[in-house]
Amino acid sequence: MSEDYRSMWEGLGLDLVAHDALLEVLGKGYQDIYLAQKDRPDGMGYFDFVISEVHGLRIKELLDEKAAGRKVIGSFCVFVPEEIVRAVDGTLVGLCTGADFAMDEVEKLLPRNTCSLIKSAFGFKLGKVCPYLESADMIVGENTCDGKKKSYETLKNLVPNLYVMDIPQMKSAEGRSLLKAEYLRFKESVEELTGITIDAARLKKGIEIVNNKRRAIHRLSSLRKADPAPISGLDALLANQVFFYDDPGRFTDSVNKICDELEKRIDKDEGVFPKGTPRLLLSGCPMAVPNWKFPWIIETSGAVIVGEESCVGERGTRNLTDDNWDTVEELMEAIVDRYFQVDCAIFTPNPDRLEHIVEMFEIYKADGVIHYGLQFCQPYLMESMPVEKALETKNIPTLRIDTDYSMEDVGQLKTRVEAFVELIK
Ligand code: BJ8
Repeated sequence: MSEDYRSMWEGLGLDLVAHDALLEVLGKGYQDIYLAQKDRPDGMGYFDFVISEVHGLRIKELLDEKAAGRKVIGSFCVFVPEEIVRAVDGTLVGLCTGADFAMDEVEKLLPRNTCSLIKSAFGFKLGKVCPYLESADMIVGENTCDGKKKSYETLKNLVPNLYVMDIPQMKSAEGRSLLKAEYLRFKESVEELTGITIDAARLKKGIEIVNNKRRAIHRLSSLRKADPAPISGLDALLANQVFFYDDPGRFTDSVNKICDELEKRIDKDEGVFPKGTPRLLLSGCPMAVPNWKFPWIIETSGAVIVGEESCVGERGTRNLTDDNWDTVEELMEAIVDRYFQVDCAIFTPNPDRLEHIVEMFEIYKADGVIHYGLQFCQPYLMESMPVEKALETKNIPTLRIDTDYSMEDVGQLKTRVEAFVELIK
């Protein structure tokens, strides 16, 4: 990285020694997992570049936007409506993190039995290694699971610009009203932050930008129905991860370019794994950069991942926001409708998620489902048992995994995945 970046990181208050260590781990993980793959689409070169510059050029772009008067808003959840942020010319960045960092410090503030995702966000803050957190003008926490909800009470002391959004827990009329009230409050807050009043044209534009990103991802997902699979699950996951960081227009173009390439591969019956390779659907907790451990285990154990029922995946991107409306009120209703369909396990009951898993299993012609739960994630671990039972009654082979970000259980997980792959062959 150039010296320019070092002064930029210093200016953001990062701990340069710790940050160097983090970048080394990120680079090594990427090298060993991503660059070791064979027959990757050429278009993935763009995503390799994005990862190599995730703390460099992309941060510089965000700081340039800030210098031009635009705002950066960070979020930990797909319930934060990006459309509203785009409507004020702002940028929404995902702050969920996929690596353990400064755990000794974290465990002075959070119980040991907190999920890796929450601990990781705290670790990146306490370790002063996340330029996204440090450059955000507003950080949005949301009352989803108990772990996140309660941890924000502590995070507030570390991050003074934390805004907390309430999220319903039931898909009832009252639940929808709560979501609507919270989205209206969020809209007012970003208007206040930016000094921009959102009119219908701005909101439509915001919706269009985000829908276009989603459409590109839908196209990519659809191409994964082919056998042989034209792209690995690891690479498709990376595109879903970069969805949360990149400039939206550039991201949309880059994903569409890969899709053009994949269509040619499919025409020629070419793939990244041989035809007939066992196909798996991954379902459960989101995987943030650089949490590539489990998909890597699967794809080095004789199977290919053909879909992610996850917030970094189809749960997060599947529905578009209807922009066929003329007023801010109508467009806000459309935004509420779109997000109220997200079937996160924090909802009770949550039958839509099971239906979606079965639908994805069929659409992507999967041979089995692996339910991925992070240790201590009560919503997804609780839901994994009825999900497994329900899938088995439909004769869908299912494997339930719970793990964390450490590498200690890799051998054991690999043995279990290999046995599962043998079973479904
Ligand atoms: S909409 S999945 S992004 S809350 S893994 S922190 S649930 S204990 S991330 Fe999520 Fe929004 Fe739901 Fe999606 Fe809690 Fe579980 Fe940890 Fe989790």
